Amino acid sequence: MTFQPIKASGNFNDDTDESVIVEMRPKTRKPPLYKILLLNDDYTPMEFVVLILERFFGLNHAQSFEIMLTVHKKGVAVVGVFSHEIAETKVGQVMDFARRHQHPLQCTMEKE
Ligand code: TYC
Repeated sequence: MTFQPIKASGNFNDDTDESVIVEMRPKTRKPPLYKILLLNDDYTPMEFVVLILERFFGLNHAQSFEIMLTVHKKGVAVVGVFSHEIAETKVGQVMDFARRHQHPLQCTMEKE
């Protein structure tokens, strides 16, 4: 593991080289998170969108209905935030399910 200085004392940029690092922390990065966005269209039935939100995002009926209505009115909504792998899987599941039912529903992911 590498370490990163988080505090230092001394003179900087005066060529005397007297700066001293007084505290270090592990140089680790949290993995980036990805928002899943659901997009509105004129053809996918509202009940189908609600079903998708229940089935693939574990939302209850009321939550699903509310998000579906937000997408319907505003054009887009965030339906959840996940790691890259989980987000990619869910987007694939939603797009597959919509395609198999011949609905034009679009779902995408975007780095937070
Ligand atoms: N606008 C669609 C309709 O009126 C409903 C809809 C909501 C479609 C959300 C897609 O992501 C969507 N039937």
